[in-house]
Amino acid sequence: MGPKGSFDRVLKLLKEHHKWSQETVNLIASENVPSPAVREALVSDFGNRYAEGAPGKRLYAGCKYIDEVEFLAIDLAKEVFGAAHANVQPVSGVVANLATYTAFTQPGDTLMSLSITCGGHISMGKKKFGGTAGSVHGLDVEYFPFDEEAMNIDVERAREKIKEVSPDLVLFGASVFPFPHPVKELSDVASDCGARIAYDAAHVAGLIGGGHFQNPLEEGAEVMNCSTHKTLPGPQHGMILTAEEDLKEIIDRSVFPGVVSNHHLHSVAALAISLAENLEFGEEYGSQIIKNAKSLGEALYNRGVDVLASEKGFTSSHVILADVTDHGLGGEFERKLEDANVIVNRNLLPWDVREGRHYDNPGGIRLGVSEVTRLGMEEEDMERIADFIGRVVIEDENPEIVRKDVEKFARDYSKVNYCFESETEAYEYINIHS
Ligand code: DSN
Repeated sequence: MGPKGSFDRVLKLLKEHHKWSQETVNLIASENVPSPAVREALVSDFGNRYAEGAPGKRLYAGCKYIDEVEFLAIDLAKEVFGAAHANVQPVSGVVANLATYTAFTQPGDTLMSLSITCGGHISMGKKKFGGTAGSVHGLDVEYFPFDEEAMNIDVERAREKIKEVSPDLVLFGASVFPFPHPVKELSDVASDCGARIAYDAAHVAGLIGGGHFQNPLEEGAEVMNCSTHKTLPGPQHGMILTAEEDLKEIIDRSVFPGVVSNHHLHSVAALAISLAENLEFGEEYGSQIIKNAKSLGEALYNRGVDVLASEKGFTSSHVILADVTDHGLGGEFERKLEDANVIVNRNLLPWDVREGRHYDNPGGIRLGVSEVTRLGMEEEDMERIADFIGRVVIEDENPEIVRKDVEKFARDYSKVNYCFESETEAYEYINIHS
């Protein structure tokens, strides 16, 4: 292809991706579409600069505007989450978790977290699975006992296990996170056993900011870590919030020089913008996300898809998990649905490994509604989406035929909502080069 051929090809693929995005229904629970203002910050010159160290005490010159933006981001984060201190420098949620491991534990210590099969994230995982906690920080990982009916940590058994293994750090939070975790119920026993308490809010940060999900800092967690691009529709970045001011020094030092050098300053600016948007629009956005997630759960369930936790209203967040084993397997449906322009994740069910299934083709699919809600969709639109999914999963209709209807439906939702107004469309390709 040659250098120019490759150069042109990359730009063409970017444009094609943008066009395709406008014709898809994206239900990836960990994604979202940022506002045009967030995208503007991400292409700014901040992305080309260095600002190691704390704002006002940098190791680099040239940071006067960067410092002011980082102070603003910190103040906004404290206000949104009611935190005593915010560190906005982790470049991702994994890095935020790693900084917390660095602050609170030594290699060889014990972490208690949720297993991946029960919704835990790879950054909380054991060494034998390549998880960050085990393989990067050398922690022994013990899992929370899990109630598979309730799709949540089993409080009584967790209390016993905490007493038995005496973990050094307890980390709540998950990547399949339909219901609030029992932070209040388990914090005392964990502290009594000498454990530090943290909470990974990557998936639910925007809901917490909007006042629609438990605020772990008010329930006993000492720190709340998160990525910043899921229900909080900001840049791909990370952040750590603390309940008390006296954790500032150890958290800041664990982030820099612990786990970041430069901290992606364009992302800090974009994060400040998305936090301001959360203050203004987060309450309304979070409320609609939860209504949509419950509606999608119910609409699919009524069409014969086994959405888990039906007795509990399917979810109290942005995400639902469906067992598709009556009709096929998750990997197979992930591919078919993508052919129909409906983008979902295949996902392990808590009992999949026991039943001999593997992550490559597990029994579940995970569906999140943050992005479709951001595009302005409401409860009746969830019925339409459930129809598309039902046609592929239950009726085994040819995905190519379903795709035509999905494309037409998706094109009607082209603006980003719950942000300060802009004429720029959600998936508009912004041409700088030519
Ligand atoms: N693995 C991502 C998710 O989809 O939940 C989070 O990093």
